[in-house]
Amino acid sequence: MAPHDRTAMHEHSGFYRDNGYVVMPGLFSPDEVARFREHYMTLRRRGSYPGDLTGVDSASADPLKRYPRMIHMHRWDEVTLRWLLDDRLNAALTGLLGREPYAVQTMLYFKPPGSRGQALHQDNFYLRAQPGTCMAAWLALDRCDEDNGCMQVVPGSHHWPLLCAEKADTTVSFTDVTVPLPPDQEVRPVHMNPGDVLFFNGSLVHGSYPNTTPERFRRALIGHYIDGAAAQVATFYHPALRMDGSPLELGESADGGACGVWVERDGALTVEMVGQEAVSRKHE
Ligand SMILES: O=C(O)CCC(=O)C(=O)O
Repeated sequence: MAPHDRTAMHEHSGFYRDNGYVVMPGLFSPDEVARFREHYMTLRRRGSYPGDLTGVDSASADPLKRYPRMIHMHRWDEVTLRWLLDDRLNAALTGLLGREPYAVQTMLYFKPPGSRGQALHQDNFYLRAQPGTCMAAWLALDRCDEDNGCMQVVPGSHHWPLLCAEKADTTVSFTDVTVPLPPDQEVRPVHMNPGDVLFFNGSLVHGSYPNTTPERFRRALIGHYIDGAAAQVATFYHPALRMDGSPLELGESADGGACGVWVERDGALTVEMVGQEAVSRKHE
């Protein structure tokens, strides 16, 4: 790693530690990003794949049915597998986590004009990486801002435990669960350019609002990783891969367990842990 890279990594790590997320600008070049856009648009046009959120329905009024999310493409697409294990992502993740992670999931969100977002949530609610947590690498394939439904994060929420899920408003979210926030809690939009990568912690509350533009996609290629010290992860994410691509055996995390609710104590809001009945899973 060059000295200027080391300084940048030090700054990124400090920001990540405080906020639970960090954007590394221009990690992928405009040419690479253009190739990814073309690759996934071509795949999408060609048909359906295992794990598609819905079947492709080119006549649907719902843009997400015309361009369903793709999932776990690294299991059948070499381009995605190479990206998931890319040295730049590995170096960034290793720097942020303190050790090399394991790779467990890929997703491609097309988020065409007019489509709904994904209600605020915490990823480790689904992945259940233990010990430690999971981490996402979210590569912007288009310019992202509030108009086309950029990512939204709650800075510092990675220090919160997993919160109990509540029903989401499915007129603005394609998923049906969300987490409650204290009143006046900051939810911060993350503006990004194509090639920038947003890394965020598995406990960070995040999501996105609808794409309200008439013509701009907001495509993103997403990798999910778990801490290299994790001994188990939810069944859906098996097999985990080492960053050299070799699979490894991990235990299977159970659903449920305790989750947090906001309660008032001495005039201040704090999280109290309670039992949780299993809630439907977003990523399955
Ligand atoms: O890309 C989005 O709008 C949301 C993605 C997300 O929240 C996730 O992958 O966990």
